Amino acid sequence: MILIAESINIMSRSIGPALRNRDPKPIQDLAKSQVEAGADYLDLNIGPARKAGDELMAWVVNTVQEVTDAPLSLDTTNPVAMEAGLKVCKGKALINSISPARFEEELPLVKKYNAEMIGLLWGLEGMPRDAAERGVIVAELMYAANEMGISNEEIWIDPIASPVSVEINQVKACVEFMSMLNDIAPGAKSTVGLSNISNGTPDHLRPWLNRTYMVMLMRHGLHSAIVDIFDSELVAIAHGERPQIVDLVDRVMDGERPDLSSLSEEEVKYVKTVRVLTGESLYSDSWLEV
Ligand code: THG
Repeated sequence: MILIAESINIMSRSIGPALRNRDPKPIQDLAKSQVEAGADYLDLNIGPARKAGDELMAWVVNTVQEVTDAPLSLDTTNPVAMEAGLKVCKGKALINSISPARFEEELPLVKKYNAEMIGLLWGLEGMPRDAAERGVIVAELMYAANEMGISNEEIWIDPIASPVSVEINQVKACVEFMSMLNDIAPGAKSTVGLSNISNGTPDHLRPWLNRTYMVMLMRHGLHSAIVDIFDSELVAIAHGERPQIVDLVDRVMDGERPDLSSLSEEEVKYVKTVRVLTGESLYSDSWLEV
């Protein structure tokens, strides 16, 4: 699986100020340590960047390229800033993220800069309510992109993960959607912002949700994920180094109810977390203890 490291983003308490002050050191250090931790791509997320977004995106791309050749995923809703980043990006860029509301400005950039794109399933009326609505948006997205000469293989579809503490039906819908994607858009790739799922959850518990959800989506062929690359267990799972955990999660998803007393403490946590993410158990901050 391809891992896109999430930590260079304007919302971060440490990196936000470095981006705003054009302070290269913290950003370059983080870029290097994310690559060392196993990042295949670095996401550079400058948010809406309404003021001087073009200058900021070009600066951060250049700043990161001074210390690593890792491929970059550029994330901003400002198309002018996006283009400024694409102009200076040396490798094949991944444009994160394109949605129907901004097709007209953004799709031409994919072609013009020979980039790939993450297609975000955010419809003109907002967040899709279920897997079927996601299917409709994918069909629209593929049609518009194909018309522009962008092939399915250059499109990474993101169903948009929601926090488990907010909307369990959306958590389930993304898994269901992932199982349909290959039929709707053959050849298209997929990705998901895994940390979204654990937003609002106590920090030390977030990895259980992120890892378990990744395994649940991997079962349906998840191609890549935007992740906290410093979670080394998550990276090990993504690299196929925890087959027994993957097998356990798969069995629980198939309805098996393993005898918890026969499992390790770690395995019990995965089992309990699958039950929360499938909606079988109710989420609370103490789900691992009950
Ligand atoms: N899909 C796509 N792109 C995305 C998302 C997605 N980009 C943004 C986001 N979702 C994925 N990236 C992050 C980055 C950080 C966090 C979550 C998702 C995060 N940060 C910590 C927090 O907010 O508590 C700590 C930040 C800090 O202060 O360092 O959780 O879904 N295509």
